[in-house]
Amino acid sequence: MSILIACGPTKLTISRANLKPNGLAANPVLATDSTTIQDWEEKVRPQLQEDLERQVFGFLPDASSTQILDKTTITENAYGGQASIEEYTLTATAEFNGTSATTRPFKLVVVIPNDTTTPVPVIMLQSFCPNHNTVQHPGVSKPVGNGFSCDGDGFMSKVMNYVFGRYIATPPTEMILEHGYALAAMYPSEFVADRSERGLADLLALSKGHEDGETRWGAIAAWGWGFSRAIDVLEQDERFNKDGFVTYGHSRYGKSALVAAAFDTRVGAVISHQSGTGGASLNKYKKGESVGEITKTFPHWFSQTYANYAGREQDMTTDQHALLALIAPRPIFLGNARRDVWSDPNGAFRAAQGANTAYNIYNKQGLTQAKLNNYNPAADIAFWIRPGTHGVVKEDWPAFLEFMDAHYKEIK
Ligand code: GTR
Repeated sequence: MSILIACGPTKLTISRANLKPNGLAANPVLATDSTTIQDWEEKVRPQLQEDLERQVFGFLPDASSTQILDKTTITENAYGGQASIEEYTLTATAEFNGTSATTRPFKLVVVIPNDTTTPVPVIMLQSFCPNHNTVQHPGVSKPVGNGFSCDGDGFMSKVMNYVFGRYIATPPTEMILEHGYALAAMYPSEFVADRSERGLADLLALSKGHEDGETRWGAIAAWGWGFSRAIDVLEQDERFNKDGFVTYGHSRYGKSALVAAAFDTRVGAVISHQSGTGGASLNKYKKGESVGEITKTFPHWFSQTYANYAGREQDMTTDQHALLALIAPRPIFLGNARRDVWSDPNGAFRAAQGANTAYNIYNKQGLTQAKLNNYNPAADIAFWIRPGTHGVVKEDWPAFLEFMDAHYKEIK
């Protein structure tokens, strides 16, 4: 494998993902074709969740709540009069072992079509760029403190767009609105910083009642929990389709988007793009980023137990296909790129194959493809692979929206 560039910790290589499943299949999840839906939901799902919490993500809170501190309408005339922009200021409370703690205030920015005669699905997006980069309107608040910035059209911003694609910082909101969907943006660093020391401090402060340091939640779990806190708010609003809370994220937020859906059945579908290690890709026999590499570079993302499995992943009694299985029967989009071997598309494909058992319990097929490149947007697990590398490029959003339309058009 030739490493051409190491851009941040993401490595771009000249090798390409094999288009046929290549490597060991995922171990079966704790279910068989004869498991009933009731057994699956009451016995198997809780066990799979606990295994993933214990071995990968750390434990999520025992109870949670969300407080709306403020809500403002920024404009009713955005995107050529098509949409309104609203901004919430929220805090969220996590309870572990009877002890609760509350986050700093954080924002949720909602872009909603003005014509909502029927409730609309909402694509909930997390990004490493602040909300005012995601939703480009001067009224959108900038993060307080020294948040990451994707501002301006300067050199660094051009490099970022060149390397990681035109939609890395800003999604095509007009296109999303034209398809009839709302967008809700969060900048998760506002409540758990994406920095090793500050992030760990935030996580510790929010999990005071959790005694076991090895299994304390990591940022991926906390960001996933953040999606649920947004649903707490949006589900009170009649303009949104109750089955249409769709979590979307790229890369690290592709991981949190999956966690949200696996732990909160209110999530209606997931668009997880290039989620890689600790996301959709299997830990065992993996290509690309290893458990050792990800936990060393990002010590705040996962539980310490996951880091301890580095080099002995075979000892894990769970794997990432369980994360996908927990989302059944809801639709999942898994985005990939041929040269993004760092995110291990082949491992994600084999994980999807392994999750099919769970879909079958609901009389659903799950993944319908035999190879990585036979994209079927209407499948329960739609696996998309394009040429190129790690990023959100021109072809990606049309593919995401094709998946959305295949699953939501008839009920909109
Ligand atoms: C990388 C990391 C990946 C992925 C990516 C991202 O550096 O190695 O696991 O999450 O960051 O979020 O862009």
